Amino acid sequence: MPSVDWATGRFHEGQVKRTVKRLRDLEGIFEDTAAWRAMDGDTVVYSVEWEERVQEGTEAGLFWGSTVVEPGQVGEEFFMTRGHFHAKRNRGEYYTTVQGSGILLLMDEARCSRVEEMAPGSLHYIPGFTAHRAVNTGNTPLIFWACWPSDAGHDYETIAEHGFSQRVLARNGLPVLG
Ligand code: PAN
Ligand code: ZN
Repeated sequence: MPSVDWATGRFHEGQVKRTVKRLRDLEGIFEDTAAWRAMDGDTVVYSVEWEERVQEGTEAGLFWGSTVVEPGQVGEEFFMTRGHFHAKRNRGEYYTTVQGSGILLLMDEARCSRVEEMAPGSLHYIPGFTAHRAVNTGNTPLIFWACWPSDAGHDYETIAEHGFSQRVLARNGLPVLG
């Protein structure tokens, strides 16, 4: 049987896919482009592991995966995921945090945004039509599990083009919305 290490957010076995996002992969995501350029592009910002028991695009299936967002900042902005709407807009998702502290930034299609605090045990239901981005506001890795429909797909282009309507910035080490 496939199994996971709950606390580290990693899989022991199974048909696992893995992606690593480094600073060089995240051009245009952070506000302070000069600070981004001055940093080592090799720096890992986050990694994702997930299991696909059915083929991507299959209707009514589910995927299960974890994300580890490293602690860090680009200028005043905390390390975070790119964030996306689901390509099939009405598809929802669950996130649950196992370690670290962060902010889940949520934004609907009218660009109205809201935030939920991520802390060990926090459970987040992300409804359809809602872009989502996880921001690590602490100084340890932010680790969370997620479950999403296998036909949700990911629309990164809308966020690459227009961004989120709010950013999470560090002021005196504390997160503020900007
Ligand atoms: C998550 C995310 C993961 C990485 O599994 O894909 O946290 O974030 P980005 O996909 O925005 O780079 C999820 O929301 N899946 O749908
Ligand atoms: Zn998603």
